[in-house]
Formats: sequence, structure tokens, C-alpha cells
Amino acid sequence: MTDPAALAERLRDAKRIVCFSGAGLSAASGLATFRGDGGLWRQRDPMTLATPGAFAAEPELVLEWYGERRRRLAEATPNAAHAALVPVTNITQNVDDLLERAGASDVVHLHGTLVRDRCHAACGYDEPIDPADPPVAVRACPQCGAPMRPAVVWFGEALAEATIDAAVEACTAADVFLVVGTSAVVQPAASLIDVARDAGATIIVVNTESSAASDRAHHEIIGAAADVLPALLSAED
Ligand code: BV8
Repeated sequence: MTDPAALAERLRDAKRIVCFSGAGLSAASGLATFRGDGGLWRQRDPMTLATPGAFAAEPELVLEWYGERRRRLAEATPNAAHAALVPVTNITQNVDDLLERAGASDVVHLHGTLVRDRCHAACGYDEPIDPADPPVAVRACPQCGAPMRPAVVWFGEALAEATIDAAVEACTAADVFLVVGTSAVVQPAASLIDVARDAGATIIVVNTESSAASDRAHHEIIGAAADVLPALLSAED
């Protein structure tokens, strides 16, 4: 395992740092990860709720789950890892807005966002949602009448082409690619690690345990993101 202080020098000399993150980045802010302890909600696996099929079969339950997650997001605050990542390019699988609330402006949300709803028929209508507001119920798109749903990418739904293009561009431009708080099992997101590695980036993995990213790491730091990232990126101005 590598010592963060030893790598900090390499990061200070980096021209373009890109961070690919997952649910572990927001764990210290109290938001549940997808596959860790406490990931279940009412004994339901998130993987079975974050799907178009679940929304078609049980729309009220799925919207109640998102309402609960939005309420928790409203109570959450960015942690020290979000703050450390403000100066870098962020490609995140997370649907929370904690990076933006920490002050980050260069953020690509591969899997969409909790803070917007969109038309399920993708007519183009979408609108901001305040996570602190009361949960939204089943309702129709004001533009086309199809159901409205959270503006996230569900399992079985395609990521937006423009989002993938922006992410690939950042990965190929990176000379240091941080992989933070992700099990690296969800595709096509996790394939971005190979894109960055094949383009010559130094891959630094930060996780509390080994993951599917471990065998692609040049350096792996086992530790909590909120502890490791401030030390790793301390010199970022
Ligand atoms: C698609 C939004 C095709 C919803 C999410 C190969 C190629 C393409 C697709 C597939 C493929 N193989 C399988 C698929 C299908 C599927 C998939 O990947 N399945 C997996 C599970 C096998 N992929 C899809 O369906 C994707 N779509 O491919 O479409 C297509 C093409 C054309 C037309 C139609 C369809 C869409 C995937 C997006 C799913 N949506 N989220 C919502 O959030 O409600 S994914 C969801 O998982 C979250 O975004 C989450 O972030 C993400 C990934 O999980 P992680 O972030 O890694 O979280 P996890 O809990 O797993 O791990 C947390 C890690 O943190 C752990 O390692 C832990 O040790 C660590 N940790 C914990 N605490 C800390 C920490 N680390 C540091 N510090 C800490 N404190």
C-alpha cells in the first residue's frame, strides 16, 4: 500500500488530475453506499429499485425511495474529500450534489442527479428538485403527459452520449487518475479506468477495501476518502 504523503509530490507536479468517484466518496456525509452495509432500503436491494421495471411496477415505492434519499441529501453536508476534490476534474457515478455544494464546478455526473426530475418519455422536459421539499408523488410531465421521474440513469438505461464523450475526453487528458470510493463493478462507467490507464495516466485507487479497480491501480491507498484525499491533494491551489 502507498503512503499518501509520498504521492502528494507526484500530484503537485500533475498537469491534469481527474477523479472518478462512487458512493464511498459521500459515505462520510452519511449517504448510504449501494453495496455496503445499510445499503438495503425496506429490505429491498437498490439494484432492484433503480430500474425502469421497478418504476413501471411500483412507481409510488420507487418515488418514496428517492424522496427518502433526497431528504437524507438535504440533511447531508460535503465532507473533507469533496472539498479536496474542488480543484480537479470530477467524473462521478454519484447522483448527489455534494461536490457542487463543496464548490466544484467541473463535474460530470455519469448517472444523472437527484436534484432534478425529468420526463420518463425523454421529451426534453426536466426541472430542478429541492431535496428539502416534501417528496414528489406520481405525476405527469407538464409538456407531454408521460410520467415524471428522477433525472438519474437506471440500470438498463443508456448513459447520455454527451456525458460519455465528456468523460472519455477527460480520461484521455488526465496524467493522474484518482479512483475514489467505488466498487468499480458498474458498467460502462468502470471502463473509464481502462480508458485513462491506456492513455498513460497514473491510476491511484483510494478505497476502504480492495475493489475491482485494485488490479488496475499503479498505487492503491486503503483508507477513508475523507482522511486520505486532503493529504493527497493538500498542495492543490
Ligand atoms: C447501460 C443511478 C446499456 C441510480 C446508478 C457491460 C457494459 C454495459 C452495461 C453493462 C455491462 N455489464 C452489465 C451491464 C448492466 C449494468 C451494470 O453495470 N450492472 C452491474 C451491476 C453488473 N449497467 C447499466 O445498466 C448501465 N446502463 O449499460 O445501458 C444500454 C445501452 C443502450 C440502450 C439501453 C441500455 C447503467 C448503470 C447506471 C445505474 N445507475 N445510479 C441511483 O443512484 O438511484 S449506478 C449506482 O451504482 C450508483 O450510481 C453508484 O454510484 C454506482 C456504482 O456503485 P459504487 O458507486 O461503486 O458504489 P458501491 O456501493 O458499489 O461501492 C462503494 C465503494 O466505496 C466500495 O468499494 C466501498 O469499499 C467504498 N467505500 C465505502 N466507504 C468509503 C469507501 N471508500 C472510501 N472512503 C470511504 N469512506
